[in-house]
Amino acid sequence: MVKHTATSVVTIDRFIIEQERMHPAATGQLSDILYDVALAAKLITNKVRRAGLVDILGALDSENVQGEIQQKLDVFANETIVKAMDHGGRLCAMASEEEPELIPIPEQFRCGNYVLAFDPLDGSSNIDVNVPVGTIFSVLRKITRGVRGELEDVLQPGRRQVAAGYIIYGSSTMLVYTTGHGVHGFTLDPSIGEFLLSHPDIRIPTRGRYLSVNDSYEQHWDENVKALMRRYRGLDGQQKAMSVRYVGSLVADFHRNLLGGGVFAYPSNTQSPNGKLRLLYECNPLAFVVQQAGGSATNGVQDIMDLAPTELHQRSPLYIGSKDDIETAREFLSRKVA
Ligand code: P6P
Repeated sequence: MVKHTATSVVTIDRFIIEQERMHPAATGQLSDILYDVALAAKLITNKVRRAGLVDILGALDSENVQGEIQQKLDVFANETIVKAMDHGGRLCAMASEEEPELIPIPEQFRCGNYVLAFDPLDGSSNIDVNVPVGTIFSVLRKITRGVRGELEDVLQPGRRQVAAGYIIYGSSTMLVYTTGHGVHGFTLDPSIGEFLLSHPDIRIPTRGRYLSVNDSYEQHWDENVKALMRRYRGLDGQQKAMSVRYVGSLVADFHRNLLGGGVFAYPSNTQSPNGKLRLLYECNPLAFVVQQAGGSATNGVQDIMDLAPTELHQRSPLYIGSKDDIETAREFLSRKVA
């Protein structure tokens, strides 16, 4: 593989082609999916960047399948991804946080060998206050025999992902993804409309600086979770206190911890025993990215990517980030609850 530095001018298209050439058997379908994701990201960022100026801010009077009030940008992002991806002949189905059921490929289009699961605009409740939001995506290979995709094609463990990543609409727009050969970050240069390689081969520090958790739920955590958070905060004298950084936007918190090291935690609690985050299109893709960057992700008991999904929108507790910090989480959370 060609080794690039952050100063070489490498577009994402060139990078994808170079990665594809490493696999003689590659059909190019996965590459085409990544091109389409990059296109969708440019279309969404164009709206997000001007959200305050066009009639795209604010909420609709509709709810998504999660019972969350849909933001206009949520719906726009969802429609943009579906329209960018449904006719290319690479996918046999899609699954979105915004849609209750599997999204079939329209009859008039050819089906391909992959499935895309995505959260079109995570953290969208932050849009109106200009806090970074993100798109998260996961690509799986079709496993059923028919032409068209079925639910079984999506309900696969995260270990079977062939690609995953996210776009963060922050101070700049970045696309970060993996196909199982490291994690690579591309920054959108709006003056030419190109994603350029800016963060080749991202590695997460083995022990981190940051702790991202919403401790307003502390009263609802079990004793092991409480003890773990005391450890992370240095209150039991066993380690240096981690700096708490919680944006309330998963992609923003995850991205900062990926680059600077740390842990994002959304524990189970008595109000939501499975936590809040969704396994298929939030936990699994970010777990693949962090694992490829040298980190890890657990639900407290198992590695996130070993969980066998049973429902499209199922949730999972999530502890994700620096390897040693996640090992600490596993140690605390496997104890018998006091
Ligand atoms: P809480 C945003 O709604 C989101 O899904 C993630 O982006 C974010 O990490 C989490 O929820 C925040 O949840 O319960 O802390 O407000």
